[in-house]
Amino acid sequence: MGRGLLIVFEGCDRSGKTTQSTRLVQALNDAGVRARLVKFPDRTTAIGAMIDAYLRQKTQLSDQAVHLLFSANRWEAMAQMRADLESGTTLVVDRYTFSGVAFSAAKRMDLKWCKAPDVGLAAPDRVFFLDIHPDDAAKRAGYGDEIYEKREMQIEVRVKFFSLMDKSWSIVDALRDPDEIHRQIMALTNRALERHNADPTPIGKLWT
Ligand code: NYM
Repeated sequence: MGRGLLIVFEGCDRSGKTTQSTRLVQALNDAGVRARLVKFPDRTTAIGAMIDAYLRQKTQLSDQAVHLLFSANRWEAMAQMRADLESGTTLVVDRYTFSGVAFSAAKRMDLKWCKAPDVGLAAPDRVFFLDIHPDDAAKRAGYGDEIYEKREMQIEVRVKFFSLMDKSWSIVDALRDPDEIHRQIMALTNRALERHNADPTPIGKLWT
């Protein structure tokens, strides 16, 4: 049994990441591929509770402190994630280090500083970027409740995401019908699984 793949969903707020990552896990499990959903921030831990209070504007934190909490929230999950990957479970991750870097860098924080605490996290095999213009996202339900859900910020975040892309990313048009998006993501995932089975590679490390 080879290792599982680390598949990451990224995008601006309300781009459909949670819907699509949940559907992908379900479809993989239905097809007999062992897969588990991971979500960041994980608001269920003690660190996650601090992040949640900040996002819902119940507490204030400096930009640096909250950035480090987001990173710590990934590090506290890393041992289990690595164990799952090694034992053959594919992980589908709803936001990861790229959200960490893009949101903080959008606040004009130094890019190198933003990446540093995440150096050494497991590197994704594929990243699906659900692309939607913030003006279209703003029309979707639930938008505007949390601290970063403001037009100017989201536009800047999207620019930062584009600057972080490499060949492991696929840009997915998130304005389309959800079924169509799911089919595209499933096809891309199957291709990644086939490629990995034919030529397995060890889990990579971020940002190296
Ligand atoms: N966010 C998320 C960050 O600023 N840094 C991070 O490292 C992560 C993982 O949290 N606006 C931001 C992006 C979102 C917010 O995410 C909450 P979600 O997926 O809506 O729970």
